[in-house]
Amino acid sequence: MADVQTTLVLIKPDGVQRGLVGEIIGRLERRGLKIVGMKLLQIDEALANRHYEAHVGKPFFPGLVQFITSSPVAALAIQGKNSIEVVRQTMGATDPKAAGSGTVRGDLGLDIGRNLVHGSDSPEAAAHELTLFFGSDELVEWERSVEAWITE
Ligand code: IDP
Ligand code: MG
Repeated sequence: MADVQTTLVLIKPDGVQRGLVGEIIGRLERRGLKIVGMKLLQIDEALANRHYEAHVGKPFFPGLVQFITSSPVAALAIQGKNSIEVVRQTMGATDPKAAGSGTVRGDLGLDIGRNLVHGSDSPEAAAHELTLFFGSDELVEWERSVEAWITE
């Protein structure tokens, strides 16, 4: 299918510390998305700088790097029809106070600096970010037996 995409999701340190890994992965799975890569890791400063390259120089950047490197994150490669947009929609707006109810950030978050989850925002960003977190041998292509009940 032409519109099948793979995107990077990070469950940030607040999500891991708060015991919300299962809750957040469960929402992505229930949406119909498929996990093709998954790991727990501690992000170091070099990786944080590369991952958040687009935000270098912004006032919140030092705090963001401090936060994302402060404790482990769960990294997932998530595949599905239009997964980049669907993941972003499932996450909700960047600032939890503006995020709709029914979204991860709207239901589980309060503060923009503790917004639980990252999702790539474009095909270019997804391709780049996936290479930062996963080697090609760490992504698993597999057939899901319920596929025909999820996508037409
Ligand atoms: P996104 O995570 O929804 O894509 P971005 O604009 O890419 O949002 O910002 C990356 C991350 O930087 C956000 O998820 C949030 O953790 C943090 N951030 C963005 N804007 C602010 C801010 O104004 N104050 C504090 N942290 C911010
Ligand atoms: Mg972003």
